[in-house]
This record gives sequence, structure tokens and C-alpha cells, in this order.
Amino acid sequence: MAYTTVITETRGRVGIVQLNRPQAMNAFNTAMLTELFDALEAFDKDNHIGAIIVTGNEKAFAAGADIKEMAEASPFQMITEGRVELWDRIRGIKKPVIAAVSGWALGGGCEFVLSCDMVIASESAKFGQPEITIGIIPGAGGTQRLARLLGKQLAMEMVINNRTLTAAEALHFGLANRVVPVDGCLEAAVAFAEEIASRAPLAVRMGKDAVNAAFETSLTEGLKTEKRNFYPLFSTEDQKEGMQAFIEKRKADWKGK
Ligand code: DAK
Repeated sequence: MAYTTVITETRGRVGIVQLNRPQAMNAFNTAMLTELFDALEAFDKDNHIGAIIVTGNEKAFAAGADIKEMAEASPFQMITEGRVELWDRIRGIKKPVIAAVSGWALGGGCEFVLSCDMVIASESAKFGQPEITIGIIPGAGGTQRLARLLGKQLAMEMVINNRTLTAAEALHFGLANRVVPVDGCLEAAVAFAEEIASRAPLAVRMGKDAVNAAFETSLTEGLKTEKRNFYPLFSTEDQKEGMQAFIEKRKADWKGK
């Protein structure tokens, strides 16, 4: 597939999507959003791929939605031109998605990071929701995901007073899994993703789904989802293989079945 606003690459069992509008700080226009989700969905369907990385460049992961594209939009255009549906496609990706972030992750860029499953931040990463400075609020989940992740007070400060988080703060508050040096950020993310890609694929998929349920439901409903995902794994070859390998003190050979 020939993309113009993202670059895709495969390293081992890891699929990488690099956002590629450096002239606009990787601001998400409709073309880039569409290509990003097309690329993510293609990796999601590829049996060879076990985990996916989304990354930007050293200056910017992404500086948000493209302000120039939406500056003149009417409310109806915002609703009807499919932007909501586009942003929501991240929720359909079944494989783990890891954001490797250097530089700015602002507005929709920060919201996209929040929609990923895990985050490797380089020391230069900065996260924020500056929408308030252009007269709007986050529209791709930022108010809800930040409040759930960071608590009300800090989320409020970010949303209504443009407080940004450094990489160290992101790690401290649980928005990032690791902080790594700027040089080698992608390599660190690939190593992180390769480890996940080497796990039992069906269990990874069920685990992602169950953890995500915690953000959607009550504890009782979430526990039901966990059980619904837990028991079927006992019908997989990988469960038999994993437990047998433990007993025989050898490495498991996963089949994804
Ligand atoms: N949109 C368009 N162009 C952008 C951009 C953006 N978000 N961010 C940067 N650029 C462009 C700049 O205009 C400039 O272009 P030229 O002037 O050279 O043509 C180029 O990128 C380089 O930017 P700067 O010259 O500003 O570079 P600096 O290093 O000085 O500053 C910066 C970098 C990232 C701090 C700054 O560019 C900045 O503050 N950018 C805007 C950040 C921002 O306000 N982000 C929030 C955007 S609103 C929705 C879902 C989500 C959303 C909307 C709807 N639905 C579901 C419907 C999301 C909304 C947003 O994200």
C-alpha cells in the first residue's frame, strides 16, 4: 500500500507506523488519519505481526488535529465529515498498540497516545491539551481518558489551563510505561514491542480486551468480561503448550491457536 502521510515498516513481528507530516508537526489532517488507521488495520489483520508501534519524529509525535483544515468548519461539518468515526477506529484494533513519543504530543496527538495501549516516551516528550488556547476543548476522548488516568485535578488543569506534562511527569502519573533517551527511542519501543509480540497471541488479545473493559464498565461487569475472556483460553493449543512447557522446563512454542 502506497501511503503519502505515514511510513510503514516491519521489524520482526513488530509493525511500525511513522507519522510523516514533519512540515506541519505531524498535525492530523484527514488524509493522515485515514492512512494511519488503514495501516493499523492492515497490521492488525497480518498474522505475522504481534504488536504495533506508532511513532513520529524527534520534534513531534503529533501536534494535534490540523487546525488549518478545521478552522472554518461548521459544527455540522465536524459531525458529518466522518471525523468522529475516523478517530474511533483506534478502538477496533485488537493487537497491542504502543506509542513511541518524542517531542510534542498535543491535542489530538495526546489523545491518540491516550488511546494506545502503552507508551514509550523519550526524555523530550511533552504531553498536553492546548485546545483551550484556540477556543475549544479536546474532542477525541482527552477529557475522559485524562480524568480516568490522572484523576480530576490534574486532568482539569490540562484541559482548561493548558498544563503540559514532561516525560518524567508522564511516567510518574502513569501515562508512560518507560522514559528512554531521545536517541534510540524507537529501538527501545521495538524491543518492548518484540517482547509482547513473543507472547501467546490469543492470550495477549484477550488480556488487552479485558484491561480495556475496566475503562468501560462497572467492576462487576468488568470481572464478567475477564471471566468471559479467561475460560475460552483453556480451549487453545497455546494454553496446553504453555502449561506443558512450564512443567517440562522448556520455552513454549506458541501457535496462536
Ligand atoms: N495544525 C496545523 N498546523 C500545525 C499544527 C496544527 N495542530 N501544529 C503546528 N503546525 C504547523 C505550523 O502552523 C507551522 O506551519 P508553517 O507556519 O511553517 O506553515 C509548522 O507546523 C511548524 O510549527 P511552529 O512554527 O508553530 O513550530 P514551533 O516549534 O514554534 O511550535 C508547537 C511547535 C507544536 C508548540 C506549535 O506548532 C503549536 O502550538 N501547535 C498547535 C498545537 C495545538 O493547538 N494543538 C491542538 C489542535 S486542536 C475531533 C477529534 C480531535 C480533535 C478535533 C476533532 N473530532 C472527533 C471531531 C482535535 C483537536 C486538536 O488537536
